[in-house]
Amino acid sequence: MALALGAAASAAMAQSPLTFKFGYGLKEDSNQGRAARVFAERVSQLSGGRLKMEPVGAAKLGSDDAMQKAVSAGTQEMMVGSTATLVSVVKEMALWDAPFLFNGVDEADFLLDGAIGQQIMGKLPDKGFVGLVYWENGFRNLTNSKRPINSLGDLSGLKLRVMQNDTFIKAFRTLGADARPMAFAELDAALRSGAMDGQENPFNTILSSKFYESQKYLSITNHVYSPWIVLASKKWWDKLPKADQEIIQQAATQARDFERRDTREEADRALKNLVEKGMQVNVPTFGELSRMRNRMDHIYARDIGEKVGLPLLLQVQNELIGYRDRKRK
Ligand code: TK8
Repeated sequence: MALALGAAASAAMAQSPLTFKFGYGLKEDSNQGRAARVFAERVSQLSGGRLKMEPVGAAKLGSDDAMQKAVSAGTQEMMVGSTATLVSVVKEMALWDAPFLFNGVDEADFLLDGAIGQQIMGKLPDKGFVGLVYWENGFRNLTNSKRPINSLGDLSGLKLRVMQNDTFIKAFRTLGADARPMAFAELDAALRSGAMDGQENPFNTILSSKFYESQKYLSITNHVYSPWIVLASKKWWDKLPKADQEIIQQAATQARDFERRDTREEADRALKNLVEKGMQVNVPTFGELSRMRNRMDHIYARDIGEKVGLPLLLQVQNELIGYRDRKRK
């Protein structure tokens, strides 16, 4: 009898899938949400249903910052969020905050997926995380409810929500904005109430988060390329059998490829949709963008250089120069 029960129990255990959560901040109807669902599907397929990932969107598990704490502590298994928010824990992530670093998404893929991206991910385990892949958030653009940002002066005094990240705070204060850090999860309410005049995010997010309902002006600055990073809790990960780690890593890579394709396809359409929704779009002149860029130059050396180390920053420049040379040939 006991034997039979034991066998039944272990058969049930073999069948009941290992369930874990994957948190993200945007709405379910967003590029993040679509990719999260693909990720979950792939985990299920590759494990024959043995592993069950539950995507939980709309910051229902908490803001990026709160999820990071939970993942590092081991009370939440997985998440995807901005590398920018992670800098307070893993300072080398500041590399991805460098304004105007990449000329295109191909350059971002090259660095993120190459040795440098891996090297930076290598700093995560000490802080309780395992980094699996980088997803594309995208090039960031400014929106606000007051005026088009055509020149530096237009940013003056604007209450601009920025991510909880030193470089972003400093960069936008340098440009004259009244930059204030705030969790993304609180942003929509702050824009609607007027507590904040503006924010900056890629077209996809401006659309999926419905920021067009509170923001009249969209100024295309492409001032920084933002990655998202897929993180697992090291405490949890280390207890998984190697085969399961491999399945999750493989599914993450497949979901990343889907996510980048989907995000890129959506970006142009999103801009058109935002115009249809009534946003007024402008592009600052090359001269004005150059002025912004020059103002931010010292951020490289003082802020990012200090966090990631100047040798790595030079290595990045070197790799990018090599990449651009090869592309021209
Ligand atoms: C979503 C955020 C968002 C980011 C931000 O949770 O905070 O502005 O761009 O994508 O991670």
